[in-house]
Parts: sequence; C-alpha cells; structure tokens
Amino acid sequence: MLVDTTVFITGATSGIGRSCAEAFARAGARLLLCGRRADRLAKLAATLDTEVHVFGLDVQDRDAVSAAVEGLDPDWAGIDVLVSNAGLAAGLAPLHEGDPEDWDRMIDTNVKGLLYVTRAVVPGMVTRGRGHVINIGSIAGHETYPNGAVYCASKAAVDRITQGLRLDTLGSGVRVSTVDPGMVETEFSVVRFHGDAERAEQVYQDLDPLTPDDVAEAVVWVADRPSHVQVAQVVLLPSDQASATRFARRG
Ligand code: NDP
Ligand code: 8X3
Repeated sequence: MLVDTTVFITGATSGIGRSCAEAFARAGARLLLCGRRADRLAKLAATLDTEVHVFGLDVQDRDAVSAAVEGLDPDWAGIDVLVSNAGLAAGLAPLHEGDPEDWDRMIDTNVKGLLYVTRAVVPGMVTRGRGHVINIGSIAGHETYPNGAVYCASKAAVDRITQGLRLDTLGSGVRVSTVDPGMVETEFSVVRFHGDAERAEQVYQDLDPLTPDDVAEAVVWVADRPSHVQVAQVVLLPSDQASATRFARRG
C-alpha cells in the first residue's frame, strides 16, 4: 500500500530517521528527506532504490520550513505521510543546574520545530482529504527521569500535540499517530553529551537497546495499515527496559 506514496521524513541524516528512509524505500515509497547535514542526505539518497528528493533544513527556522514546503515542485507537494522525527536531547543535568542554551535547543527543535513542520504540511493533507502524520515521541514523554526534565517535557509536549492534531483533524481523512521508543542506539547520546562518545557508549553498556531499524519497522507498520485504521500510539521498548528509569543490565 505504500508503493508510490510520498513520505516526508525530518531528521533523515542519522539514526531512526535514516532507518525510516531505508525501510520506506524498501516498501516502494518515494521520499522527501531533510536534515541540517545535507552532505549526508545526498550520500544516503544514492543508496536508496527509489525516487528521492533531499534538502538541507533546520526545523528550528520557521521561515525556512514554510519556504521549503511551499517551494516543493508540484510533483513532490502531495505529501501522503509525514514522519516528524527530527529531535535531540542536550545535556543531562538537574533542572536547577541546567544550561538554558540546551533547553532552547530541545524546545526549539522537538516542540517548535515539529509544530512548524506540522503547520506547513498538514493543510495540504486536509485539502486533499488524506494523509498520515507520524510523530516520533519517546518513553520520556510518558515519564520523567532524573536530570532529564526538559527533554521529557519536550516529548510530553509531542504527545499532547499529537492528541490535539488528531482531535483537530478528525473527519478530514488525516490520520495521526505517535511511535514512542525507549532506548535506541543512535547518535542520540553523543549529541546529548555534546560529542563525548565514551560517555555515550556507557548508556548502552550491558544491555540490548533497540536498533533504529526496529523503530523504522514499527513506523512503516503504522503507515501501512488500511485507511480506516488509525494507530494512535506505539510504545516500543527494548526487552531490557521496563520504564524510563528501569533497565536490566548484565554488568
Ligand atoms: P540521531 O541523533 O541519530 O538523529 C537525530 C536526527 O534529527 C538527525 O538526522 C538530525 O539531523 C535531526 N535533527 C536534529 N536537529 C535538527 C534540526 N534542528 N533540524 C533538522 N533536523 C534535525 O538520534 P535518533 O535517531 O535517536 O533521534 C531521532 C528521534 O527519536 C528524536 O526525536 C529523538 O528524540 C527520538 N527518540 C530517540 C530515542 C533514542 O533512544 N535514541 C528514544 C526515543 C525517541 P542533523 O543533525 O543533520 O540536522
Ligand atoms: C530518548 C530515550 O532514554 O532519553 O527518548 O528516554 S531516553
């Protein structure tokens, strides 16, 4: 059912977004891919056996987001599926000691960036009477963990925005879903720890985290349900994780 559908994935240069691009390409979809590191997108596109259009985009830049979507060639403008994946954690610190620059990056990307992309893409879906928005939330949107208040708040916001969009588009033919993973081994922790790869590696030590391909498989499954089926939410955890804070480590 995904053959020849147009799928727009934000944050496709790495991790879950990149795996989603590969999985949707295997399912026969045509892909619009963005992220800030445009060089990586060009390399990825060359490996995908489908029609791909890539463009550099910082989702924090509201004007750039609307210009990018409005400027799409008519052949690409009919977006069927939006995967709002671009996001990050920055820092892991008690709230009263946190760096406001980190807070700004998380809120500007995970919350405001997702809103800007939603605002740019969804009106076209409503006009066409069909479309599917799949937001990438997190277990962190369901529970707060120590030192992660702002990241968790940003993902709780994604959950509420998803619910709100589902209510506001009810009856329009647009479906709205979230896929909320637990721990996935990607560049996420390197980014969170500002490039400290050694510290990032410790996050995934002595347990089996999800892979970005595991999450992509769930996203494609959500997108591939018959049109009368709307998967509201998928919470996907590694078997070694029971909640945002409880892990089975075999150290
Ligand atoms: P990665 O760091 O591997 O990938 C993040 C992606 O987001 C990159 O492609 C990055 O591209 C893009 N991105 C970040 N900021 C921006 C921006 N301002 N504009 C455009 N693109 C941006 O991490 P993940 O794959 O793990 O993260 C993807 C999503 O999954 C995030 O929303 C994250 O919160 C969520 N998530 C991750 C989990 C995990 O354990 N890894 C668990 C639950 C949810 P570029 O830097 O090139 O712009
Ligand atoms: C990212 C995973 O471990 O920070 O959402 O909850 S975690």
